[in-house]
Amino acid sequence: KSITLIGAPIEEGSGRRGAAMGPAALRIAGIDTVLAELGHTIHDDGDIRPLPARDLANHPGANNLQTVAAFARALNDAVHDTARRGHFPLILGGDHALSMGSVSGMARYAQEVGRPLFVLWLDAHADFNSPVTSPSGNMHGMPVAFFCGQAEFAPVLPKDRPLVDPKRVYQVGIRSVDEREREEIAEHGVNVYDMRAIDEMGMAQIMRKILDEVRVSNGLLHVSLDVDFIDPEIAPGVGTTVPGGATFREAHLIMEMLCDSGLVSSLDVVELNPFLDDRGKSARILVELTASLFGRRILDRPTRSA
Ligand code: DIR
Ligand code: MN
Ligand code: MN
Ligand code: MN
Repeated sequence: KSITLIGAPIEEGSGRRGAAMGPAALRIAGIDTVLAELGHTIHDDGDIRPLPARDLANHPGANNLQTVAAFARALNDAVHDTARRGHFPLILGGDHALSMGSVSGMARYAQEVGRPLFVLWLDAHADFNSPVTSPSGNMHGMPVAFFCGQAEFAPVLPKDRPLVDPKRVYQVGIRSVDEREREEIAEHGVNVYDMRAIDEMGMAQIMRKILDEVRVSNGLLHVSLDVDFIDPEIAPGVGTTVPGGATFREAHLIMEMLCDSGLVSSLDVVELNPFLDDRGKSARILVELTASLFGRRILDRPTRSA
């Protein structure tokens, strides 16, 4: 595969500092070399430069709206162009607000090639708040509502942008949902596999169901991996840890099944906060998970421990 790395050093969506160091930490943890060793061709486009969004009005319910929109616009174009060149866009975050740009860019591409876009959202949170419902005003809690076209975003958005059908969004690992968010995801028909569903059904069965849906529709699958999806015991480098997350093996199994499916079109690795990490532990786990998604198997894993 030709893989293009796109750094998106945004932290203004998260309500604290540090996530802007995420792209650097993922590079230092060796994301490019690990993928090159698996036989892929890696292009590193460096970090995107936000385009000014001074045309947008700030909103009291959406902190740093202009900065978030600036990153989202730049990333939308970068991801769309990368996909059109036939490369796989691998977005290095940055907080989760960046997915407003990456998913919208892939939605644009999917529309052009006439295929439906599916989104696999691996996260402790549903990220379905809007400037009206958000208890914090932090835009990293809003990207799913944004790219599904939630009405509250209408005044700040272009009218004819392609949206993602919420029924094609699959959330896995969820364990922290705000009250209004709960109503919204139910109303819009987002598919939620919370931690209890993982406990009861097992990860393999959940993934088979999701991948079958994508396959029968000849869809593209965008994967968005929030560090807090993983249990904080093994991945502490994130601002919003929630106990009871996915284990090391559950996370790897997802990546291995995604790899075998051949359906993944694009990937975000988000919310890594190296300032809160424990000696690069979380950055390394994210690199290992990415390697599994791009073809590393247990039997060819190096014998050193991660
Ligand atoms: C909370 C926390 N639901 C909010 N959200 C996220 O502020 O909207 N934390 N995404 O990572
Ligand atoms: Mn998130
Ligand atoms: Mn989260
Ligand atoms: Mn709604």
